[in-house]
Amino acid sequence: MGFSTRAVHAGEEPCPTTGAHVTPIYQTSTFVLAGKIPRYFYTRHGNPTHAVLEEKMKILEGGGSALATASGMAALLTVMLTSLEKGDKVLSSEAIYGGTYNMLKFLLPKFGVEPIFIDMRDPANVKRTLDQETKVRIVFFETPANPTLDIIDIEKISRVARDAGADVVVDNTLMTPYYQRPLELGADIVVYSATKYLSGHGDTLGGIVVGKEEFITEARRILAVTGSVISPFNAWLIIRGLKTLSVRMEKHSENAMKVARFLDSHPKVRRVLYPGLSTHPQYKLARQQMRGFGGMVAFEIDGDTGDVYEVLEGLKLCRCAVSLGDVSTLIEHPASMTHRSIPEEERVRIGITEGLMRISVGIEDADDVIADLNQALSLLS
Ligand code: LCS
Repeated sequence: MGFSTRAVHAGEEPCPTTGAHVTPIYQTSTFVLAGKIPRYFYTRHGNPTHAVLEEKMKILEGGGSALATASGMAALLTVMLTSLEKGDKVLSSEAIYGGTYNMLKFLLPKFGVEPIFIDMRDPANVKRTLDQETKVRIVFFETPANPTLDIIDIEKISRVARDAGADVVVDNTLMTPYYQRPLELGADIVVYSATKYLSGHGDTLGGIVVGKEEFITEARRILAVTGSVISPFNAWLIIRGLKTLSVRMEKHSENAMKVARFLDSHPKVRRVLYPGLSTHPQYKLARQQMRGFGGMVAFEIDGDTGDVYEVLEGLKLCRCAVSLGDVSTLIEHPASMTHRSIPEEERVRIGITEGLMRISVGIEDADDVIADLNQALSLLS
């Protein structure tokens, strides 16, 4: 069956007791035991609402097994704790979400794990580093990257990493399984912030890990120990969001393309980063490994932080907020918000300059979003 059909139906059956058509929220911490330990006994170890979300994600991703977590950060940390031991190294793309950077740079070293950050746009860089280093257990990247929208070659890097005995972990938050399926391109593990497009309405936190069954079984054990499980209600919101994922992604992408074209022609805009523009440095690769270009656009205005804030304060419809993948258009300034923890020198090298703005284009009418951006940009002298 097609993706949209699976998104609506996969993992869901009418309730055998009541006939309820929609999956119930099993809002319970514990389960009554009748002599033996049944499948569910305590929500930190599993819950029927979680199981439906996990089954749906597994089927949409085409992977072995899925695990739901409290947030995207919880998903990433669970993967790291499952895979790594003291003395191991993580080879990471340098263009990643600020929170993930913090985890790799500051948290993992406390437990004897060393991060190495490199530019992964050229797979030869990854090969060179893997040839030089020992004990690299994980090769991690986001593609497209938040917020630079760099595209990284999943297939080539997976091949290089496999030869070196490292697992490839891809954060697929910006694309979702509707537009990109890393496991089919050779990656070992896929991670999501379900807070974003998977749930889609900006009303919950959540995370997902998809990988081989043995890995997920071990990750589930780790999750039960760390306790960073999702609540049944939040899992239910993500199940509901997934049913409309394909229609939302199509609209996000259609709108983002229009917004990117508008920004590209604006005199106050220096450059626009959108994988769907033929001017994107990796347009060809984007077309190869993605089925659509998504809803995220980054652009650099001809100005500094003060000018960026003038634009942000002038917006009436688009909201200045971090997060992304919401039905509403959200816009932010990575250098002072989502990526402020990355030291300035590194930030600028990656391309997160003072004038860079990131827009998560919503599913409103594109003309209204464009009109709002136009009036706010016109405030710049
Ligand atoms: N991965 C990516 C690519 C993200 O963008 C985020 C959050 C996370 C993981 C972490 O997910 P969370 O724990 O928040 O569910 N990104 C954010 C952003 O760009 N603005 O605010 C949060």
